[in-house]
Amino acid sequence: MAGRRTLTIVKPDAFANGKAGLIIALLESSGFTIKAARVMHLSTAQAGEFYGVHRERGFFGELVEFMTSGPCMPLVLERDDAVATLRTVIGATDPSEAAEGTVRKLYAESKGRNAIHASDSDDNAALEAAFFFAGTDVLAR
Ligand code: FUP
Repeated sequence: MAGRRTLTIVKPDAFANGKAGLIIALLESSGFTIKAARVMHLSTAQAGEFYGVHRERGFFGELVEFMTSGPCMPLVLERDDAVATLRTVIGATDPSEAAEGTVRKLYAESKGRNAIHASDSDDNAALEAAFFFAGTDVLAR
């Protein structure tokens, strides 16, 4: 059964553009409730570890530079079918390919500066939530 929790990150471009609150409002109006949240400024080591799967890709350096360029906001979100629903709500990686009404269509600047991250599986949601939050910092119910 698909899990009820996922991990999202409101990215530095959203904070720079004053859109973080609007993005969180859109997530809530899509049926998600917030179970944990923090605002933080990632170190180079943290950003590199989080996106380690992309280490060999040509865009990795730019991605780490962007993710460390300002504050970001990891959140644990809850609703039915959380991972798949949030992927639909955020839209395609490249905002020019994202569906109308999605977070990235509305608020992202480009494929690299694309406003929001969302876990792509239940397993990664659990790993990514543990990356940012101690178990005691995530609401149990
Ligand atoms: P997504 O799951 O939609 O965030 O996309 P990916 O996991 O494929 O990529 C992670 C991040 O790498 C993206 F959010 C932005 C960055 N990226 C690029 O900058 N260029 C690319 O061609 C692909 C990804």
